[in-house]
Amino acid sequence: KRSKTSRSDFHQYSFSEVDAATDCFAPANKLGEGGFGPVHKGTLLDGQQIAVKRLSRNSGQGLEEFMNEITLIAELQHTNLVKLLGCCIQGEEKMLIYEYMPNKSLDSFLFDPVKRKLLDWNKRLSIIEGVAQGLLYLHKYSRLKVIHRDLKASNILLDDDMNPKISDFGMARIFGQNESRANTNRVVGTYGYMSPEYAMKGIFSVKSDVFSFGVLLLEIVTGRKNTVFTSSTPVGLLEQTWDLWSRGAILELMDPSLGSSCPKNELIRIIHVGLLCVQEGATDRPTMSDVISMITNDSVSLP
Ligand code: ACK
Repeated sequence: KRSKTSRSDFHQYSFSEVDAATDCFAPANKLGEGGFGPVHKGTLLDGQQIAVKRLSRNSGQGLEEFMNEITLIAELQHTNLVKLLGCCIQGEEKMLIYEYMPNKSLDSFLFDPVKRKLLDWNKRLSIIEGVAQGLLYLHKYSRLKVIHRDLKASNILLDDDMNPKISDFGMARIFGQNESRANTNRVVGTYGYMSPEYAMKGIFSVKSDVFSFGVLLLEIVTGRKNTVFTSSTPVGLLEQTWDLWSRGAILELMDPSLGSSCPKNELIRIIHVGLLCVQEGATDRPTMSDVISMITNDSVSLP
């Protein structure tokens, strides 16, 4: 069965297909709790591993987020976005079927003192770049043009090779050809990653995603959960940030036993990009195109 979306490989699954090969919804197969319901690991009859997001609150906001995710992500295709394989809507059951990401989410790596050591500098850099590419695609190159609105470490999933994939589009908004700035009375998202204008005035734009990206970048570099940038804290100076975030984290990152060296200049350059992204004024923040040229071009000079 084919769905009506424009993507030809988007399937509508029957409940029995989803639950066929394994007892997907057995408690042992539960991966965690997602935005609108539990996420389970499953296997299709052809052996393909999947993650199944099941709508548990079958009304109101849960349903809205579910439909939002279908209409949006079914259209989106990029190597740094988690792939929605299809959906299952049968009677009361509503599910989204994704490719399975064996390494789970970035926060489960980054904020675990043991697993964090597996992320050397080169891996962290490639994760930062991958997330930036995914976000650039959403903002600029996708047909719909999308603001994610809830970018954070727990919404970045890692594949076999530790490539990052942005997930959870339940709160995303299409801005299309319209002005890329909007206002809402219902602020959704996660404190600590939310830009000041969004948290306080409900104004969201691609630049509010850029703020969240900046926080995420700094978390990836330091391997520590953000306690520095809150929605009302103006940006600290680079030196201050070195003090607040770095110390232990940077020493750990530069530890040669981690396998890859971390050139100090490169580290400073990347941190600088993160700090530009978390500036208080939305218009002062770079676009994702700017971010990518800054993180990939080591000839950019520092102020
Ligand atoms: O950090 P995690 O183990 O990774 O916990 C969350 C949980 O489900 C709720 O979102 C995990 N999860 C979500 N989507 C997938 C997926 N496509 N593959 C593997 N794990 C997933 C996520």
